[in-house]
Amino acid sequence: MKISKYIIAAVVTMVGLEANAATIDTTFHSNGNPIIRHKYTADPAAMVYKNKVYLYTGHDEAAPGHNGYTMHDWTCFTTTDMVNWTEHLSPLNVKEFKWAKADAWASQVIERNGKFYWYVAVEHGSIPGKAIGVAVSDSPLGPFKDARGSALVTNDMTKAVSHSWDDIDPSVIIDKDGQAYLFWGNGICYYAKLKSNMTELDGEIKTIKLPHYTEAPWIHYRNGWYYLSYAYEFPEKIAYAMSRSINGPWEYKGIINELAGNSNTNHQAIIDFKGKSYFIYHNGALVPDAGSFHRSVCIDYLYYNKDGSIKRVIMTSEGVKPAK
Ligand code: FUB
Repeated sequence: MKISKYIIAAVVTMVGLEANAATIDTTFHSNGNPIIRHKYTADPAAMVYKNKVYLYTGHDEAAPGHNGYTMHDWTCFTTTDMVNWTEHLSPLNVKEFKWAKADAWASQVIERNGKFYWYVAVEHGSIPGKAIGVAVSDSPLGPFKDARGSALVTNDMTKAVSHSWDDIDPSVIIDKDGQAYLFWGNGICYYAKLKSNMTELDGEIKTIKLPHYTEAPWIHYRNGWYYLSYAYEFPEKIAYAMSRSINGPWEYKGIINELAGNSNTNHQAIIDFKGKSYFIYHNGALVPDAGSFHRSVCIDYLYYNKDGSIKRVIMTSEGVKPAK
């Protein structure tokens, strides 16, 4: 009798967890690029976790013809094969950060010890300029809660360039020794260590000099190499540098992706999944409002050379095939 009570309680808890995961059960097949056609999505950040890809994106909601970003929340899509996707309820809105006033800009999620940390760029409410916040959840699908109640990085903490939107586009990595690092920046690439709680910087903020650096750093590690890809010039191409150490020196290696169609930004994420490498970016190809403020996420293959360098991405309309 006691045991069955516990079983019932366990089932109820599991059902509750599923409900918390906030799946809206909207599944779709991406028919090539852009992969999402029912809303405008931008600034992709992808995470591979337990045999699934979690794709987090910004959400362009500008009125037709409006030349500026209107972005209030972030989206979350999952897949096990890169072509069949499930859309989940938005796990995070800029309103979650009480100290912020607007602009759900670029972001990235990472897992540590069973918790998920979501680093985001937003407009600060009282310290003029952009800022980086961090939200945390027990599930990659959320709900995510502000992890600090204050910004992790504010504009008054970074002085390498004088404009107020240099603290955007966070990218995060946990190195082999367990040390986490945050990279970010517009106009200059900043990086700093994170404490193991993932919610505080640990030590000084450093800068990295990269040719024609604009924004959108994405840091990843593969086969003994660290890769720092970033938006190059404006309108943006994507370029990259390689290093044997996360602290550099970084060797500039060239362009990976050319201008993305009809969008002056390009914003990449790079992952390996089921034996293939993927380059995830956005363009401005989706009608009716297609353009720099109505962007759409696309996925194409990424190929490495034997020496670890990256081949130029071929952007396609067909996109990728189902991953096996
Ligand atoms: O989406 C707003 C901004 O546009 C991002 O922070 C940049 O990377 C660019 O994509």
